[in-house]
Amino acid sequence: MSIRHYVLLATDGSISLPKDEILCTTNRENVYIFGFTGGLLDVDGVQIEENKYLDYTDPANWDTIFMKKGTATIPSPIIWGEVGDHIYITLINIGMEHLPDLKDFHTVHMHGAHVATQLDGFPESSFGVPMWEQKEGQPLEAPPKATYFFQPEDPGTLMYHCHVEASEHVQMGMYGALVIYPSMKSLAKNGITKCNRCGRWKLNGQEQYHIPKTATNRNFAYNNIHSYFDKEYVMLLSDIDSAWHESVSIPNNPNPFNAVDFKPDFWLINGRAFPDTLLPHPLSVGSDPNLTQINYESYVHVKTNEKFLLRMINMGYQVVPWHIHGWHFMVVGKDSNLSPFLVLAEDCKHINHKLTEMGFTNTIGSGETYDLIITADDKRGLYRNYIVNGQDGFPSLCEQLNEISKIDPTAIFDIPEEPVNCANPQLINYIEICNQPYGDPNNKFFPQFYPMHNHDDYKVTNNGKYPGGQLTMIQADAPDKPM
Ligand SMILES: [Cu+2]
Repeated sequence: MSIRHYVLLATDGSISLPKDEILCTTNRENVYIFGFTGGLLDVDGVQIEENKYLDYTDPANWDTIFMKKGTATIPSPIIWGEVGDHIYITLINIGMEHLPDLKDFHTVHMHGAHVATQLDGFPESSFGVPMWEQKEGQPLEAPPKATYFFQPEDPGTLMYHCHVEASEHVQMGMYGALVIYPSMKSLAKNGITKCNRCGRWKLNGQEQYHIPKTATNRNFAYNNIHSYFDKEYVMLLSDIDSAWHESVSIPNNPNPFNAVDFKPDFWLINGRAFPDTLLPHPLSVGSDPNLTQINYESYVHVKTNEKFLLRMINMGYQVVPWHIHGWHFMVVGKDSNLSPFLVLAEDCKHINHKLTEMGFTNTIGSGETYDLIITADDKRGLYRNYIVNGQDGFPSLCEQLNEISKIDPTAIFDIPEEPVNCANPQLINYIEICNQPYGDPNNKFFPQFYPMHNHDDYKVTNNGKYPGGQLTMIQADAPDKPM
């Protein structure tokens, strides 16, 4: 059990959204937003080096904290802990840089957390946190603040958001992911243990050879052996009506936006629209393992045969049919609750059925979360021969592509292999689907690339231009072991 103390600063800021499909495009739109900045201050009393400035008990930090006005982005920092942890979130309302007269309260509502009313962040039944103001010509005084507390009983994927005038403050961007891992204790209660001496994972005493010795309790989504994963990704989905944001940005607007006129024109994954979704996420910083455990990267990069977890969160106002190419996903949980099928799968091994809820499209309503696990199964067995050598009298697909490229070379698309940095576009590795830069002819098949996207395909646009919006890629490299 750990005591984890987060400090969130409520303020405004902006995000820059691409208006076309070109990677590293300079054709962009700035959208005014509200949000939380800040992050993890300390774990069990030990402060995180990068975030020491958040220690509001030290008056020497007040100026630095106050200066964070105007620096919010979408989404807000990830808050995470383990079952049984004591999670404290101190909220300081540092006010709006662009709208100094907007003295709205803010709160932290931990959506899906079973906290008491007093801690629920619904202001109408609890409280709001007023703005920290500096009196004319006076030094700063201690900020008004409140600390929320959450003791998670179950693992899973949740979210948090401000609940003050929620229609506006949520649309403006005051939200982030909240992730709870099982603890070693909660796993053990469900028969999952790790042998101290040999390092092997066991279920009810039976060794689980498919789970590597390097795995920790944070490689399980739930207290269930089937929820093991090698890598994990948060997919926090939201939508933006830029006209609404524009309207809020006008001080004392005589014609305030009517929420029922909501008509989004940008659709985001972790605060970004395609092709930005392929780039490294600007919020992924920090050398401390407490800061790097989980992040907002949206380009999924795995090895064939690995299992990856997608923590789907819908914070937008529209239902999202999330479609994943390449493989079926397994629903391991919904709204921080283990799928009942996985319980059955353990109890009823004799039943000749997968006993899992599988799919290739996951419909996610606003305020819902789903935990999806995908095994990046190897497709060489069925497909490599045809693609590389040809079969059943058909020439190889690569040969066919060669012919096509003689007629029109632009018909063979370049794929950006996990890009490195937008400021250095020359570092982006483009590859051709039949001309991979790997010497081993057996590996001619890799990497594999699969998109995943909102299947309301008009939401795969920016400003009406395809492709954009809620679209990203999964890259599966060659497996460790040869076939
Ligand atoms: Cu708010």
